[in-house]
Amino acid sequence: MSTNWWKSSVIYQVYPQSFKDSNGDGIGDLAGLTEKLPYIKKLGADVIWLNPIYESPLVDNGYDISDYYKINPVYGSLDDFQSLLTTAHDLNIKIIMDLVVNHTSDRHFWFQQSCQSKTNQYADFYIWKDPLPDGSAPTNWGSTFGGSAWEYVASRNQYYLHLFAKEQPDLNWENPVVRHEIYKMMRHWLASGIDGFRMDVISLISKYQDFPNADKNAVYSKSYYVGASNGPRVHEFLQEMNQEVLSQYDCMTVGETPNTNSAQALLYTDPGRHELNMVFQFDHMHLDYGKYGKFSDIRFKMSDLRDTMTEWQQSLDKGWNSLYWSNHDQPRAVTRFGHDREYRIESAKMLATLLHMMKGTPYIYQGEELAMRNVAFNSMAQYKDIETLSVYENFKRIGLDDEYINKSIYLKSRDNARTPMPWDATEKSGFTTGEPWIDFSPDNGIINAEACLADSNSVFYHYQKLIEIRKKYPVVIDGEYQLINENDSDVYGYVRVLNDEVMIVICSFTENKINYILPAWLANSQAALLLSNYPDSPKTLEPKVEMRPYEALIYYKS
Ligand code: TEU
Ligand code: CA
Repeated sequence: MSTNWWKSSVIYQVYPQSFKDSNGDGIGDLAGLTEKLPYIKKLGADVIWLNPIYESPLVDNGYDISDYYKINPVYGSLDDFQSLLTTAHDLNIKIIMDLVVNHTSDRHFWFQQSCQSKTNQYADFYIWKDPLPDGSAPTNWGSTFGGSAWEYVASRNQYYLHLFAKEQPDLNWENPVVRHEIYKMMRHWLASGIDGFRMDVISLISKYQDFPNADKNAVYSKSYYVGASNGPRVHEFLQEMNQEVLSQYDCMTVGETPNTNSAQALLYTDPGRHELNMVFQFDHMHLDYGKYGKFSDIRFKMSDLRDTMTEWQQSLDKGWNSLYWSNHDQPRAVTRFGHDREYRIESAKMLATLLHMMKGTPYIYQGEELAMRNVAFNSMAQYKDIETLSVYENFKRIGLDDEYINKSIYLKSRDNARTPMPWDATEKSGFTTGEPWIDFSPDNGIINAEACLADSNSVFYHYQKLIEIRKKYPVVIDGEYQLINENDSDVYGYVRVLNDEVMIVICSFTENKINYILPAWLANSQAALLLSNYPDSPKTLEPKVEMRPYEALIYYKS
């Protein structure tokens, strides 16, 4: 039943609370998104990935769901959702929803019941363990947002597991009743017309049932990986889900898979195994991790990035890649991987070029098409995200100096990606008429959609052209990936090859002007320029290219 439309699609990620507010309460909503669909259409994206909009106390901005069947009223009603879906489909835009089934909110009915007794019908919906003889937690695992991954509940005299906040108890996937409740809920949304799911932390759903303690040297907040990532039954569960749900619909799936290498990713995405279409891997997100994990002040190295990307391009074989620079959990791409001042425009276009000509399905995070950069907040009080607040507390507690704390938070906070979408240069950025739930970026006066749409050289139109190229040339979808000049210090070059079609992509990661010498087999190929981020790049590929700061070139011949 299913076709491979997701291979040639480009996906635009919408963080609903920060996209467009239609009723002045300062929170983006479904009606606001519906109003802005023509903008996404103009960009050329085929699919929207909508972050969670279900009923939720919003401890982790919707990744804590209290009712899978209800829409959080701050985003609108079920009718608003249906009208979003209909309007999107009329524009030929598909919508995939976030599926958060590793955990629920602690306010979910199942959990409330589960807390009450060891014998009722919800008793085994979550992962409960007895205290150790001294009363302490069953394992030494830390949780993502600080503190132990176990929380004690007196009414059961037991601990429950939560890999994320304590308000996000982990579901017990060993229990078949839980799995069938989840499948039922998935069928409900697919039957209502949605086009697929992005599956939150799906690599964590199967726990090693011996619950092994973590190595003492593991970064505490990720120390649960040893017992929870790519666990013994994860593939069995996904195959069951595929058979019971996914295979019945023409839908796409992308699994978010922390702590998953390319060999494991192949298991998730090999079509012959009937699990998922693609996964979000994290290797390129880890290149600038430091002693304390994500919140470091380290800059990535281009050669590491090239190695990682190349490995993923080459090793998925029958599987399929998803391609992304950023999302609602990551800082802004142009700050992290490009140059966010003098060469903000050039380097944002360069990063887009590098990613979108690769093999896989590209994801654009809202505002990336405007080259939004990290947010220079003046004070800690402006940060809202549970991860940032817990890192701040933890760093203070272990005595790190303020300069390091402020810098690493500026560089890595998830709130960098969560400030309201700047639609125009007015005081409220065209986002709301009220007070926004999180402060605007101080950049909005200069960096906004209206300005980008009015400038034919803007990053927005560069993305639009990349999407057009993907649609026009089959080599971008199906071509082999081959790295060229693999030791170049500053330039990442690769080719895509499909039968007689050759696409050559050359991207500079430096603000210096440098020479780039093509390998002999390409030097006289006479390939023609398809796209560049400078107005006057050579129309035909030259054996020696003078690369300007962050220049990005696409040449093609057939
Ligand atoms: O993120 C999962 C995940 O891997 C996080 O630990 C991620 O590494 C972290 O946010 C990066 O700093 C997913 C969602 O995308 C995230 O927004 C949720 O908070 C989390 O799951 C819990 O549902
Ligand atoms: Ca609103």
